[in-house]
Amino acid sequence: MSDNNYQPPKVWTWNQQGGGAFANINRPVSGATHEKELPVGKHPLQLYSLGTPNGQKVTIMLEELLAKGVTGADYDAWLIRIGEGDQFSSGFVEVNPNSKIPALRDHSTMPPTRVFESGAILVYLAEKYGYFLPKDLAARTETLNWLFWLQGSAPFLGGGFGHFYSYAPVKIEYAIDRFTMEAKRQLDVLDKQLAEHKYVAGNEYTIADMAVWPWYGNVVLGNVYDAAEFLDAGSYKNVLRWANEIASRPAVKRGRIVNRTNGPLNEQLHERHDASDFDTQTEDKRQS
Ligand SMILES: N[C@@H](CCC(=O)N[C@@H](CS)C(=O)NCC(=O)O)C(=O)O
Repeated sequence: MSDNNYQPPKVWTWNQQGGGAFANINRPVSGATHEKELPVGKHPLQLYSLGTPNGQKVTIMLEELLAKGVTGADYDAWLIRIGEGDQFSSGFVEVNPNSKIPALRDHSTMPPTRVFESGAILVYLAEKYGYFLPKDLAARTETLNWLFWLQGSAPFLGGGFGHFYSYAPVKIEYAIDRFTMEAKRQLDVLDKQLAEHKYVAGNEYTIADMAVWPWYGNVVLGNVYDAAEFLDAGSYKNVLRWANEIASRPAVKRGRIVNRTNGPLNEQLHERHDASDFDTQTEDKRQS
């Protein structure tokens, strides 16, 4: 743990007793820690995830596709409990060598296609099924601009602001100031964009909204980090208007609870294998 007198040594060494919220899963090396195959269900799309903002992006997209009547997008969503190290199983590392949720395998192709990185999964699904990524080059480019913006910006919000404001074992003013400044700057970027446009990338609802909402939407709605007041979320009126509008979409209401293991019990559907699972969402269907 750091204190004001800390001087970095010549060569960093791993202090396994380092403390902090993620000390038990953080390691300075990659790869599997144990042999275990991933389960495979009945649908072509097999999702291995957790209902964090990065996980929600994909389950929202899948629910939006199903709402459009794209039956081929039906999916099994398996729970990966990152706090217990499920992302380090040999099976998970085969699908994502980076050991982070979400990860997807599409068994409708031969051989099956692995897709990792939530932004890549959104693009893959949009291109495969032909929805939520405009075909017109300019509109498509603007959608990808915002998708890449989100993928580059969210680590400052989550790994920076959220970590030091909510999770770090000590409150470090320098770190909280630095990342609050950046989080607020990002919210201002979004607020200005949403003052001019109904959705993040323009007049159409796209994968950019599905990527941005779980992060910045959840923050201004007070759903993550309990930081809405601290960040003065009410001042980002356009972000709030958009966040509420996206939150009211039925597919978003479903997608945001899939693989979720925190929050109210009626907002936790630990695994999803069928549309009817939303009727029994408090049951933990985790396979041992
Ligand atoms: N850039 C990645 C980030 C994914 C990510 O950070 N996932 C986190 C949960 S939100 C995770 O799996 N953490 C587990 C770990 O770090 O061991 C993406 O967009 O898919």
